[in-house]
Amino acid sequence: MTRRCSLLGAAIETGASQRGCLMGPASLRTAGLAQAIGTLDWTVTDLGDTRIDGQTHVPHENGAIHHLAETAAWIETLVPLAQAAAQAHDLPIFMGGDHSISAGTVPGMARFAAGQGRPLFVLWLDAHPDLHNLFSTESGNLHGTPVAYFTGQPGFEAYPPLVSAVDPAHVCMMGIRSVDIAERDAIARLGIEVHDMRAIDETGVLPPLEAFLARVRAADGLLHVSFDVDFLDPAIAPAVGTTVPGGATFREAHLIMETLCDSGLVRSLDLVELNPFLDERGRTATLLCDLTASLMGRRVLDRPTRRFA
Ligand code: 4U7
Ligand code: MN
Ligand code: MN
Ligand code: MN
Repeated sequence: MTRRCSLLGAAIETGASQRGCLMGPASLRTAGLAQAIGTLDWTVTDLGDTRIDGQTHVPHENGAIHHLAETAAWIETLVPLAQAAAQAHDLPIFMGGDHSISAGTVPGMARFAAGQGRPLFVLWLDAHPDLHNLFSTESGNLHGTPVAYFTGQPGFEAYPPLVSAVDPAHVCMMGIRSVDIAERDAIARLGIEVHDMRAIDETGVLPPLEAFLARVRAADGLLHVSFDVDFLDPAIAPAVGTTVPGGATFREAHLIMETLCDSGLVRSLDLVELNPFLDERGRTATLLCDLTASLMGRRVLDRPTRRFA
């Protein structure tokens, strides 16, 4: 049965330290994201890029923070759009923009899930846990804050009130390899499931992923996948401002996407932090399109769908 997917661009770059994520949605379109999905069993609706209006300055006692007003406005804008996209389509894809978009897309999806009486689970594929609040961030770059916000942590009085929180027990992180001290404390305090790169080296990606998917299924949950380009090794994905060596390989990333596809649990996807200004002949954008195609059913050979316990 043909399913409906939509693309929504959120060209935010004010959450990142380097400029360029503004061009992320355009680069994904140029690389052929809609066409790649359209060759699979999906219809694709491109909803275009959303925008915010001019913002006034919002002061904060943490003087390191950059672009608080813009970020708050993006959250306000994206929450209802994400929720509406989920109502209208089987799998909305939110094209960033930096990772601060997830402070809007995830609460929007959580509200949608709550309306269905189901919990939202989040698979966070990233080099970083993005668990700062507005007081703990030292860089002041707000793309480092979405997970703390959408799990309902304190310290976000300057963001819009959270419409629907994600239970920290429903978050699974993979690929993590750069953690600040405040984030390390938050992971321990909240008991978030984190598979750092050492754990992936030890077990491979499948055991932790399949265990998490089994939890989502047992809870009748909806799954949101948030894909930060820096999850990937910089050797295969140079187009990101926050490269960290030792990331996921080409095959690890594809295996995750293929396994997610087989699970049938994925309800929404963020593609974030793509900075086309740093790309090499479009290779990172092309890789993101191919990974998304794997998530949506592209297969080298027909094969029986993996069975889950
Ligand atoms: B991304 C950082 F200090 N933790 O707060 C910070 F290492 O969305 C990085 O995952 C944040 O790319 C990275 O600035 C945010 C830093
Ligand atoms: Mn991130
Ligand atoms: Mn990151
Ligand atoms: Mn980044």
